[in-house]
Amino acid sequence: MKTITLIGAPIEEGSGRRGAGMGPTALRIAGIDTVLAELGHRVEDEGDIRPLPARDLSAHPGANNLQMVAAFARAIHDAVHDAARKGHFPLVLGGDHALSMGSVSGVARYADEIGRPLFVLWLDAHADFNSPATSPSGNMHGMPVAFFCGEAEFAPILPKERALVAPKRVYQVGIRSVDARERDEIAEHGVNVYDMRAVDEMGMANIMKQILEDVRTANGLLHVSLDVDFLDPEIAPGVGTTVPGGATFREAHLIMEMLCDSDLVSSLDLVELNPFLDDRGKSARILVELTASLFGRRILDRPTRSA
Ligand code: HAR
Ligand code: MN
Ligand code: MN
Ligand code: MN
Repeated sequence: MKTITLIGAPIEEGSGRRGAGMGPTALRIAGIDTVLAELGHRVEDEGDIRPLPARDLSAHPGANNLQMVAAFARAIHDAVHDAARKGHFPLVLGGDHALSMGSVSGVARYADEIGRPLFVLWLDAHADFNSPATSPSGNMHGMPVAFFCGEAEFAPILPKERALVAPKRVYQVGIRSVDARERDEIAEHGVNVYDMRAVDEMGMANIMKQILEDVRTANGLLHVSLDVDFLDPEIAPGVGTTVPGGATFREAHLIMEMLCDSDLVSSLDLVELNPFLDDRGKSARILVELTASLFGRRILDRPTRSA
């Protein structure tokens, strides 16, 4: 039994279009809280964060809506850090992926405080390793990984002494859309990338075994960041940046089931859900289903074969 703190982060200013701000509401309507409660967890919903723009920052040509993105990042950082310190499991309901600048930094700070290394599992079609200097779009939802890995060219979104994540402890799975400059950056920084070809060739179970083994060996905490576009658009159309050839329903479920068994996950983001683009709540419901598997819903007890 866990105590799960739900943190609504209705940010859409990090993406190039409107709609992700309705994500937290759609996840609540799809029953995120009742599903978790039915699995025996205590759920505390903190409601939605509604920050004021960060007026101490000036507009930046390479970082669209910097003041609003920074405001959310700061508020989410504090909310996630507070929840983790109380021994709760922070579950961030997005909102676009720029929110992970705040959530990952918040858990990284907590991990530093308790002296354990933070690992990040990044489930996404995109590498999200742009910076204001490299981004083709200026949209900050394409930048969070570079941000929490400490890439230099960012305005002071969080205080200088913020905790960073070592790129070698970041594991990206499902990647299939990478910009030219990003490709060089992730290689230079040593991020672990299992792109869709790796998923095809190795199988999801083997990939997850490798990742979980690394986390367990290091006695790490594991933050999971699930972008809707990780999933194939056929099963999850409710996202602004669909890319064909994504993870199947079973591949995604297997990840969640293996994460659940590992008991290594300490925080989760559900991001990029755009209910305005969704097909009758389909994508919201699949995110809730996946979350249920992460928190203990299972098909059968293992092993299923009698002795
Ligand atoms: N790489 C592109 C850019 O930086 C698109 C990024 C889109 N990001 C997300 N999150 N949807 O993964 O503009
Ligand atoms: Mn993303
Ligand atoms: Mn994405
Ligand atoms: Mn770099």
